[in-house]
Amino acid sequence: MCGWLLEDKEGGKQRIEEDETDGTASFVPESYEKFGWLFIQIENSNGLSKAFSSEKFTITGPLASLVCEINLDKDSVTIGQPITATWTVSGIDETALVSIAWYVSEKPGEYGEYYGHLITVSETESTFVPKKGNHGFASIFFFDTNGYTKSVDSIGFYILPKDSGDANGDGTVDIMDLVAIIDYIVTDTQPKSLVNADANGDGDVDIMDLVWIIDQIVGG
Ligand SMILES: [Ca+2]
Ligand SMILES: [Ca+2]
Repeated sequence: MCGWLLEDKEGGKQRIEEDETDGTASFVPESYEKFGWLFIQIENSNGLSKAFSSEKFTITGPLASLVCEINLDKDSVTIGQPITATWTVSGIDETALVSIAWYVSEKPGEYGEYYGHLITVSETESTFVPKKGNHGFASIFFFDTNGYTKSVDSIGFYILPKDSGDANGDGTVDIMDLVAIIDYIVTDTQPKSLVNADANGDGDVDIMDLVWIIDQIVGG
């Protein structure tokens, strides 16, 4: 008896047995980025068996050497505002299909709702405007013409409510909100909205929220 042993990068193993009759065996891999071995197992009439295996071989695919790195123009975005992902790709075949996926969820770690579409290999940028949610991430997927899929890189971001930074709750984000947050940090005086005071949405009200608000005021 003989067969093939496959091992993926995470150590997952697969065993494919064959009914070998003429001293040869062949194998067509259905997925790639794996290692393989041919094994031969010989058993005598007493049930004793001995196994032999071949040298290790590597199964490569058209996307095997693909490298992609994705970045965002900001790490948090207010509902209704745009966030832009850019990426660099190397080792890609021009015939590959590429898809950008934006996910929006209420909690970190959840996939949530998917907003994605196919793009061309030469595209390196996508802009998304979240309409709800607390957390999001952007991910790039590649498909080759044989239907193999590879997700190469993804990056997460915070989604902030529309009134982020409006610590004193008067409807605008301005210097008075800085004063309210400084008051809170220094004297522990609660601002009208502690939720809005956590302007960057990271769960704490601190100097980074002052930086976020100054960025808003200066950047418009
Ligand atoms: Ca305000
Ligand atoms: Ca904060």
